[in-house]
Amino acid sequence: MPEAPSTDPLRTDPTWTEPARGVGLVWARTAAGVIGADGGIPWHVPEDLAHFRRVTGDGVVVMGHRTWDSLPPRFRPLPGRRNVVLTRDATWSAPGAEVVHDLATALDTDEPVWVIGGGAVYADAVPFADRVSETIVDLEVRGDTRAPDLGDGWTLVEDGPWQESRVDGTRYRFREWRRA
Ligand code: VY7
Repeated sequence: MPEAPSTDPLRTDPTWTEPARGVGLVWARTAAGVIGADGGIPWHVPEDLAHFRRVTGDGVVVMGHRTWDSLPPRFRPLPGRRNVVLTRDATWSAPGAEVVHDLATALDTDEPVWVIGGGAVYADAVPFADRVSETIVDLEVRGDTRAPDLGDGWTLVEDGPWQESRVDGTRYRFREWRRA
C-alpha cells in the first residue's frame, strides 16, 4: 500500500529547511569525559594536535570565546581556516576572529564546520552535528570541563587502535561517530 502523504508541517512546509549539514564536533577526552581544566587541556599529546589540524584543515572552526583565549597567541587565529568565535559580549573582538552571538549564525555556512569547543558550545551543538571526531586519552585527570553525552542515533564508524605518544607514552586512540 502506498504511504499516505505526510501531513507533518516540518516535512511539507517548503519554508522549513533542514539544520545545516556537515557540522562536526572534534574533541579529545579522557574515559571519564574530561576535556579541560583551568582554561587549558590537562595533557600534552602532540599527535592529537596534528590529528586536530588534519581533521579541521579544510573547514570553518567554531569555538567559544574562552576556547579562543586558551589558544597560544601565536596560533590565533588557527591558520588557514575561518575562525568563528561565539560570545554573548557585544563588545568583544579579536584580530582574525569572526565574532557571532548565536550558534545558529555560527553554523550557517555551506563550508564544512568543525566545532572545536569548549564544553558549553559542544553541548549546544550536538543536536546540529552529524559527525564527531573523538580522541580518547587514557589518563585519569582532574578537570572542570567535559564532553557532552551524544545520546541516541550515533554509530561508531571508526575505532582506531591504541597508540602511544612519543612524548611520554600516554595512550590515545582516534574514533569517529556518525549520525545517519
Ligand atoms: C588547541 C593548541 C593548543 C596548544 C598548543 C597548540 C582535539 C584538540 C582540540 C583543541 C587539541 C588544542 C595548539 C594545535 C592545533 C594547531 C595550532 C596549534 C592547528 C580539539 N581532538 N584535539 N586542541 N594548536 N578541539 N579536538 O590543543 O590548539 O590546528 O593549526
